[in-house]
Amino acid sequence: MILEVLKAFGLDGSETKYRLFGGGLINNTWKVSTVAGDFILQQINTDIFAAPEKIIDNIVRLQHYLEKKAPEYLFVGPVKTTAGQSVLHIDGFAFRCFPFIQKSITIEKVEHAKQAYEAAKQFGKFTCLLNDFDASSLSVSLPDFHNLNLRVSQYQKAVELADDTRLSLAAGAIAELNRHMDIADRYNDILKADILKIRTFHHDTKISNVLLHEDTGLGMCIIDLDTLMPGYFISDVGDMMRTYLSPVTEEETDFNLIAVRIDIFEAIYSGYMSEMGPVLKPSEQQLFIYSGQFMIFMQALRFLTDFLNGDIYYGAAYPNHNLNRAQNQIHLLNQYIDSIPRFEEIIQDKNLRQIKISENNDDEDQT
Ligand code: GN1
Ligand code: MG
Repeated sequence: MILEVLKAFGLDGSETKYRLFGGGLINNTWKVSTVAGDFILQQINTDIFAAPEKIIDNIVRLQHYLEKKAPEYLFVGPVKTTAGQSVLHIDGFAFRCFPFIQKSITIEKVEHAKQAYEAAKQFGKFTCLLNDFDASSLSVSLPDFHNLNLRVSQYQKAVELADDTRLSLAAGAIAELNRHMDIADRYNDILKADILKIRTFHHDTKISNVLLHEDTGLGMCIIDLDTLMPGYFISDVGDMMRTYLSPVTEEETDFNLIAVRIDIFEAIYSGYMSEMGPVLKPSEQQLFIYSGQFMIFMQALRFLTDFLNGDIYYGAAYPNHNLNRAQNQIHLLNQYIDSIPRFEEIIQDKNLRQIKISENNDDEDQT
């Protein structure tokens, strides 16, 4: 089938090569090399993204907006089939294609603070450039994707319906998650107080969704644009906390290796705020640290829910895979919460330094 797909996108030359690419859980991705350049081809999981055309429409609308607003900004729009379609449907599968950005690399894990800084800056820059764009006019590819109340109720339902074997295997994780329900209470307080502004966010800010320059390591652009949707900044910042802070990923089963790297926290804060600082309201900035609790807790709920439901969403490469992922996230959450006093010190320190710099600048202006 893949040859048929390549042909439809006009990429079926005799020298075309393709290989599986990246480690996403939902879509299949290939890198395609042709004489005309390199491309990224994706098979979209239509069980999850039921309306791929709507996603592409969002991407194209944002592409046009950004071309006008910031012509120098790199935003990767789709490549069309020779028949002019942005999404190709073959045998019940949907495919789409993007140009591969030359000189770009992706990494699977954050090795050092500069990478976290660059990625956070890219995600911040994206939302900042779209500050005047009407986010509510976008199609919502996954309704309630980061609605924590929905994730809690899905989890509670899964606990109710799970079979006895899975329920007893998950007993420890269930007790831990129930202990952390204050995170959901705080979410409701935040919604009630109407603190968060709706803007356009990426909603899947893992490091492999940022292209870095092969030579300089500088951020080039963001990719994997399925979940560009209206939302809250705690989604994007929280997912960076969730996926950058620890030296090991959500797949790690030796939980002793999970740790919170303070220099990476500092880099996420500096990188994101270098773009979003002027845009985020002070009351939103107060939630910078909470964002990590919000997203790590939600991901733990989602993995455990899937384990209890029989691995129907994420799939499982081995028995208890999603239980391990959930336990991994619970370890991370506990370490994150222990690190909060240190995070607070860092933010306070940075803000004080910022105030001093602007005071000095004011003094210079007056002299
Ligand atoms: C999924 O497929 P991927 O890896 O881009 C999931 C994210 C989770 C992530 C956990 C649509 O993203 O929300 O954070 O797995 N995407 C969807 O690895 O559910
Ligand atoms: Mg994704």
